[in-house]
Amino acid sequence: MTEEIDLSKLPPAEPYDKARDEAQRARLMKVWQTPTGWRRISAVNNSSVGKWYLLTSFAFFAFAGFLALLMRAQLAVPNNDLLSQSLYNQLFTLHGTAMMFLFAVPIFEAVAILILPEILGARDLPFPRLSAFGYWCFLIGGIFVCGSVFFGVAPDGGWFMYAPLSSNPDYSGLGADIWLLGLSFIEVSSIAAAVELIVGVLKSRPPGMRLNLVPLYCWYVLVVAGMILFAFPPLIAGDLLLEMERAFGWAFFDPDRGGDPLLWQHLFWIFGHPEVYIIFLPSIALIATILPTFAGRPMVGHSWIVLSAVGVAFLSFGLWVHHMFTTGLPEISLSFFSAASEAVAVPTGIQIFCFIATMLVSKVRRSVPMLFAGGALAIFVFGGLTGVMVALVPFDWQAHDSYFVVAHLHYTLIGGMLFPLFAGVHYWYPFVTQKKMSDKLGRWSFWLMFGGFNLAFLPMHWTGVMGMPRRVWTYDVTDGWAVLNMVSTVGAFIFAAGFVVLAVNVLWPRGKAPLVERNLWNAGTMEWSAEVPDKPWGVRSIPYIHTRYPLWEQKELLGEMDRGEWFLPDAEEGKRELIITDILDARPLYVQRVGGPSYLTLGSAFCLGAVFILATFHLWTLTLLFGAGFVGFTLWWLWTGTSEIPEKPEKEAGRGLVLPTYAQGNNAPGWWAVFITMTGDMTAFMGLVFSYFFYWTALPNFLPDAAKLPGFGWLVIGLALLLAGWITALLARERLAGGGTAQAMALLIAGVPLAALGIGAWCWAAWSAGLNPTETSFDATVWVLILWMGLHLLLDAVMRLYVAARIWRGRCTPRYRADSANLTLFTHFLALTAVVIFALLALFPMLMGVV
Ligand code: HEM
Ligand SMILES: [Cu+2]
Repeated sequence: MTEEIDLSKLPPAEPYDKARDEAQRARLMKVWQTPTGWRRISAVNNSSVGKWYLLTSFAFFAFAGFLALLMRAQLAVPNNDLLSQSLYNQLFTLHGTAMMFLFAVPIFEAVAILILPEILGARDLPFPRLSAFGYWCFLIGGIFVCGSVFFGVAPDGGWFMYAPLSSNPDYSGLGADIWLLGLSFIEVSSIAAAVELIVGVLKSRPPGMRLNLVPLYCWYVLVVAGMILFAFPPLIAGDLLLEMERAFGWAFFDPDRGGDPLLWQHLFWIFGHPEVYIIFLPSIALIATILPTFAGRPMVGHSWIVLSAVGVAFLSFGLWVHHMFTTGLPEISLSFFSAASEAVAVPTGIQIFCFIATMLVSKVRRSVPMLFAGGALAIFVFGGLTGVMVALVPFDWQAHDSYFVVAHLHYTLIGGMLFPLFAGVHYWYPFVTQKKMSDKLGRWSFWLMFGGFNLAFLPMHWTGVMGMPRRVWTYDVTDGWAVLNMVSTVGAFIFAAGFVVLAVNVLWPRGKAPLVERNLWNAGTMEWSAEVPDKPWGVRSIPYIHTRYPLWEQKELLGEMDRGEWFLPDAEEGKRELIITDILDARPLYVQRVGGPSYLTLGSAFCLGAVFILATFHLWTLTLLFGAGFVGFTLWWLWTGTSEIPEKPEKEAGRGLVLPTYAQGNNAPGWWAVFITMTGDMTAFMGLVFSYFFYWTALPNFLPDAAKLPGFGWLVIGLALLLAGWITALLARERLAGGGTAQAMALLIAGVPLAALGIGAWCWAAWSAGLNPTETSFDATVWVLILWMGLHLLLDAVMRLYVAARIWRGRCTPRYRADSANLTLFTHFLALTAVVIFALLALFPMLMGVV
């Protein structure tokens, strides 16, 4: 029905009526108001959550930076004993870990949650409560990981936690467990945010914003969130293996038992290299948004930039081996990965050249954000050049694990992410606070940081080439590195001073300062359409967008929006409402209702955090208890906040546009969220499959004799039962759609015992063949695959009972059956997982002629 609507030919808006406008505004205000006082912690709207996220990430940055200063103080003079060796190890590990996991990635999500909906001209993201949940997970996990240093038990195995140092509890204490479990927990929150952002860009665009009109910033968000979805899960798989080895002695990384420590390096760097681009692309995105504003014209090469960003994302997944050039891999793979590593310079270069071209064809206005952007470019290009050097295998053999690498990585990270981010802070500060920062302090902080940074890190190239290894806590006068190290330390403190100036500039109370004018930079993107003073609803009415820079190219837009002439200008039913559009052309599809303030997400995050923390200390009973609490809170949240049956099937959204108020199947954002989450889940699973084949290629005797394989017959029976369980879900969906609610419930519930019997048959297959996960890597791999299946079936059981209960209580009906569609989608992925595991355990050995 919506297909025929031509948005450019809608009937004209009704004449302006002041009383109506005020009444609508009052109703919107009531619905979107942020709770005040301590109730604020129940807020879920993107502007509150985004702000907390931002401040928390910067707090972790300051913490990690403080650790860096301690290290630099220790290294200032030879034979210093300010820090002990063991503390130094903890400091560099925690510094690297916090910078990468608690700052660089979360800050992307923080900024995106804060500004993405506004750049899209949307009211909020499609799952506000999910953002809040992700934030609380991040806060709890971050405090847990960082807090460990105050008890002297911080992780100390380096930010990449190499096995076998980390897999053997004799060498690495509680710190490694804190790292593994704490970070897995934080990764959950990163993935939650990524799902939210992907669905946001795909489905919450304003009507009319076709793909080729999507602002550059949003493209980058889409690409980066997609990368998170494919990069983090392999690390979660690795964390699982490593923790199973540490806690229960499973044989994954121990060569004596057929394990291989290199497997960890692969799983880590499959994550770790894309991570570098996950960090750096969002900052490029900030520059791509800021630059056109100060150039006063659209970005040159818009489509080229989008293509290059996508290209970098793809390439970056093929580069991980360049971190392993020195591990004795076959030469042919070294050359391949070396070439691929150089190739990534091409799409990166295209983006930078487009920026430079934009500056050349326009007169760039000077401003503090542009100062930071320029500094970023200079530092980053330098860091890129040393990157091209270390991507050459022979050079890397010299520079590996020396201070040259420390210099290189800080040039790329600080030039590539930190300076652009600070440009963004200065640029969007007036958007967030409606006050202006001091330009003078801004310039001071820039020059202090720029100078301090180069003073600190430029000399490290020489200390590295002169032979100073990274991660040493001290050195001797005779090494001849003393002067350069002193210079580095002085530089680091100057940098820190610059950051303090910046922090003062940001945090300075500006209560009495005048508000800024609307769109003070004269930008073209939608976030600057916000009224001054700001309102909690995002946009007064959701506009029709048909240009790339609407505030420049749609002259009447602001007035039309303010007068409520566009979509959803009112909140008659007292619900928070968004418009969901289709992926390609942004045709309006339906009106989605989202949940308001809630403590449920907080409770859910708290319980999940407790699960991870208690598991670190092996307090299993409490772990289970909080696990149940987590499930309880989450179900309650879903029960009260999702797929609510509307009071009427359609509503008038303004300008004669009539939209449905409920969606199911692949029209609904919830369906997409399940789809995307499960894609990430399958990626983690592929990490396990990768491990299986890695062992098979690396170890000649990986597959045991036929007698020690899990029993074929039992594997077949198990698979048959699991697939039968899947079919019950499909039938339940059919029956429900046909009106058979009782049968649908029965079928859903019947799937639970089928799954239990199926996984039971698989356990028996492995058990009766005498497979013991602590004995060989093969046994451990079989068991971890079965464990993976089992955990998913547990989730499946909970969801089946949940949907059955929804049907029973009339919250999921033959007409409104989104829950059933989402569950079915989930079971498709489960069936696929079961088939792949079956192929690995039963068919592959047969193919290899073992049976
Ligand atoms: C702000 C000024 C900074 C200073 C003064 C600084 C200083 C240092 C120092 C002294 C080390 C230890 C070198 C060693 O002993 O091997 C180090 C390591 C590291 N830094 Fe920074 N850093 C800064 C910012 C950052 C930022 C912004 C990031 C990332 C976003 C970062 C990521 C790392 C990583 C990943 C390591 C490696 C840790 C390891 O070896 O496990 N640093 N840094
Ligand atoms: Cu890399």
